[in-house]
Amino acid sequence: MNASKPSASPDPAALGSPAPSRPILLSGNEAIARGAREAGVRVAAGYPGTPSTEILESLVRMDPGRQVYVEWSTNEKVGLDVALGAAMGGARALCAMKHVGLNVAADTFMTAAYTGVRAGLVVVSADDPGIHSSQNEQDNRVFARFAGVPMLEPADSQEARDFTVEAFQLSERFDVPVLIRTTTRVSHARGVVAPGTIQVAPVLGFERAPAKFVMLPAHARPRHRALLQRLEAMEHEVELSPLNRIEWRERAVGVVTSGIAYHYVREVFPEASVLKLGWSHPLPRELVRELAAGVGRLLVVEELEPFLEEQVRALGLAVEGKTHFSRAGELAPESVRRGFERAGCLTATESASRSLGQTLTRPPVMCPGCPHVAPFLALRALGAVVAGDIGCYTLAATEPLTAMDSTVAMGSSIGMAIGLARSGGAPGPVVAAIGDSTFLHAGLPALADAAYNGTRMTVLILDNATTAMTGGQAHPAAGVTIRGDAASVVDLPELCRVLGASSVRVVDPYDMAATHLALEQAAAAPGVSVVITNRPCVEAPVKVRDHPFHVVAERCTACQACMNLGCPSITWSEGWHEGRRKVQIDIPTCTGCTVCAQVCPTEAMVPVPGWSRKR
Ligand SMILES: Cc1ncc(C[n+]2csc(CCOP(=O)(O)OP(=O)(O)O)c2C)c(N)n1
Repeated sequence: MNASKPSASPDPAALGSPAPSRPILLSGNEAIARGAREAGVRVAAGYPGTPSTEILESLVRMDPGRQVYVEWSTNEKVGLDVALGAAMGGARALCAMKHVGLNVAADTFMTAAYTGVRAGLVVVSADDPGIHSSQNEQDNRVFARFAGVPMLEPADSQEARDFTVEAFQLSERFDVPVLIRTTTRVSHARGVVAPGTIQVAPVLGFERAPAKFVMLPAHARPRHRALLQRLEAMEHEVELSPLNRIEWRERAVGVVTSGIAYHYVREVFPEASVLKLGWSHPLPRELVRELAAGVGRLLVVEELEPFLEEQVRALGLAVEGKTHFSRAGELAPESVRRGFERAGCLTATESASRSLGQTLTRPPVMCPGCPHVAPFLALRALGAVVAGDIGCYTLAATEPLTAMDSTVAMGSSIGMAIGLARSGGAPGPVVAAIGDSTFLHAGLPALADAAYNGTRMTVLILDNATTAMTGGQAHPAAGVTIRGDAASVVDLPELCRVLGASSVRVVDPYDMAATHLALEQAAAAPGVSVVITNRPCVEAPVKVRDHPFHVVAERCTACQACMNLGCPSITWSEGWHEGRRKVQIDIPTCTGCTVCAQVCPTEAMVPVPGWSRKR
C-alpha cells in the first residue's frame, strides 16, 4: 500500500471501491463497514442509535451493487436474530447497535454464545461514555465477559477496519459471535485507513445441527461447557495475538489500556510503557504479568468501569486505576493527565492546569415546525401525568414545554403508564407518549399488555414517519427500506385496534384545537385509548417548507404565549409593549406550521405577504 495522501473526505467511490489504490479518510463507523465488506459480509442488520448509526448506512453507500443484504430491523434483538440466522445459514453477518441496544438484544446475545455460528458473526456495540446522546453510559465490555465471547476494542479508524476483518476470522475459528466495542470518539472521529480488497465470501450453506442451534436444556448444558472450552482456547490464543502488544519505554510506570484511552495515554505520558489491548476479552494474563514484572508501578487507564483493573487485581498484581481516573464520564487527554498527576506519575504543569476555555452551551431544542410541540401543550393544559419515551419528543420534558414526567428506556412509556395508572397516585389522566419508531421497537408488547389487563390510560403515538432523533432512518411504518426501496407500511391505527385499543383517534398536530379535543376525549374514554398524530418530521425525508409567517408588530402585545412553544424561529424583537418585549419570526427558518398563529390571541402572526415557494 503506498502512503500517498488520503482522500479528503469519505468519498463514496473510494469507500466502496473494491481495491482502493491509496489510503482513505474514514470515520470509525465507515471503517467498520469497510472492514465488513472486505471480510465478505453478506447480511447486516441493526437498529439506529448514536454513535453506531452510520455503520449500516455506510454499508449501503459502499454497496451499490447490492451484494450485501442490509436492513434496519425493528429493534436490536430482531437485528441480532437476523444476523444469527444468516450466520447459521452460512453467510457472514454483522449486527450493529448502540450500547443500550445490546440490552435489548441480550436475550439472543447470551445464548448465541452457546449456539455459536457457522459463518462469522460480528456484533458491534458503540458505547457512549459521557452520555452525548443516550440515556446512560453503561460499559458494554462487561457483556463480553458475561456472555463469554471475544471482544475487540479498536482505538482508531485503521483498527476499526482491521479488527472487523479479524473479528470475522475469530468468529469462525472459535465458533462464537465476536463483540466489537467502540466508543463515540472512535465511531465518529476520522482517520486515515489503508484499506484492503473487498471480498465476496462464499455462502457455506445451511447444515442441520439441532444439538448446536436448538437450545433445549439437554442441548444447552453441553453447549455451555463447549463455550467454556472455547474460552480456554481463546485464552491461549489471545496471548499471541498481534492485536495486543507491549510497548516498552521507561520502566517506572506501565499502563494497561484499550480503545481510545490508549491514545490519551500516549499523548499525555509518552514515556510510559504500555500494554495496548486490542483483543481485550479474554484478558491476555501472561502479557499483563510480563508488563507488571518489568515496571515499577502498574496502572490501568480505561473509560467507565474498572473492567480491566479488577481482572488485573485478581491476578494478584498491585495495580492502580479508578482511584486516579474517573469511573463516570468520558476520559479526555486533560483528565488522563490529571489522573497521572494525582497518581504522582507526572508533575502538574502549566499546560495541565490551563483551562481549555469554555464553549458556549446551547440546550437542544425542537426544530421550527416540529409536529411534536402542540400535543404536549395540550397534555400540559389537561394536567396529564405523562410517561415519556425516547426520541426528539423527549425534549418536551424541558423548558418551555415541561410536559413529560419520565423517560427511561425505549418503549418504557407504555409500561410505566400502566404502573402509574395502577398506582392510584397520578393526579391527572395518565398518558404514555411514544414515537412511531419507538412504538414499533418496544411499544407493541406493552400496548397489548395494557389492553389485555384492561388498564385505563391513553397512548399518544407521535407518528412523524421516521426515526428523527438519530437522523431520519426508516422503519416499518415509514414505507421505505434502508436502501430507499418502497416497502409495505404498518397501519398504526389498525395495529393498535388489533392489539386491543378501545378507541383510536388520528389527528393533525398542527391543528391545536383538534389535538386538544382528541386528547381530552381520549383521556375521558374507557380502556386504552390511542391518539396518533400524523404530520411528517420537518427534516426528513425532505425538508418541509410551507408558507412562512411573520409578526405584525403593531398587533403584538408581548403576551409571550407563543414563547411557550419553544419554537427556535420565534425570537425577541426590538419592540416593547408595556415593559415586555415583543416577538418576531425568523422567516428563513419558519416552516409555516401555523401553530404560533393558533396560540396568538391578537392574530399578530400572519403569512408573509407575497411569498412564493421558489424563494
Ligand atoms: C435501545 C435503544 N436503541 C436505540 C436508541 C437510539 N434512539 C433514541 S430515540 C430513537 C427512536 C426515535 O424515533 P421515534 O420514536 O420515532 O421518535 P422521533 O425522534 O422520530 O420523534 C432511537 C433509535 C436508544 N436510545 N435505545
